[in-house]
Amino acid sequence: MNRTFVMCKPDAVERGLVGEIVSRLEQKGLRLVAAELRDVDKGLAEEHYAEHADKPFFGELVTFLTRSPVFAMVVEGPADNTFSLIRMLVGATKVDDALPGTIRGDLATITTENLVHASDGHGSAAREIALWFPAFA
Ligand code: 3AN
Repeated sequence: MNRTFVMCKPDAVERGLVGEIVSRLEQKGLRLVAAELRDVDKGLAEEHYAEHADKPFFGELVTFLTRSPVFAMVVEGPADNTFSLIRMLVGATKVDDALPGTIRGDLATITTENLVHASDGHGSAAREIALWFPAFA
């Protein structure tokens, strides 16, 4: 699948970093297929983070995602590796591991406020596009 799901999380929107993040995706050669600034309700946040439902930080994730609008996107690349190209641009989950040059490495200081979500495989890309942008599933 050439398309994947990417989201500027509430911290990114609050900090005015949507343009910077979208710019990095576009400069890479990827393109937006769909995008929307969206208020997230508890149900959508819980579904989005369903794989973390049994983790101790699940409640915090849901509270975080619902605290202010997110900028949700479907992003397309020329080959079926779009999700992995974007994960490279985003950087490691833990901010201590996120290298300079990546979005998190350059712009984030706290793991729980790491600016961007990006699907981590073909399966999650399909699931998340269906959840957030059913018209594009
Ligand atoms: P990623 O966002 O890099 O795909 P996931 O899906 O493993 O990482 O984790 C989802 C989100 O959960 C992360 N962006 C991070 O904010 C948060 N998270 C992951 N691990 C922890 C942890 N040990 N403690 C608190 N929050 C965490």
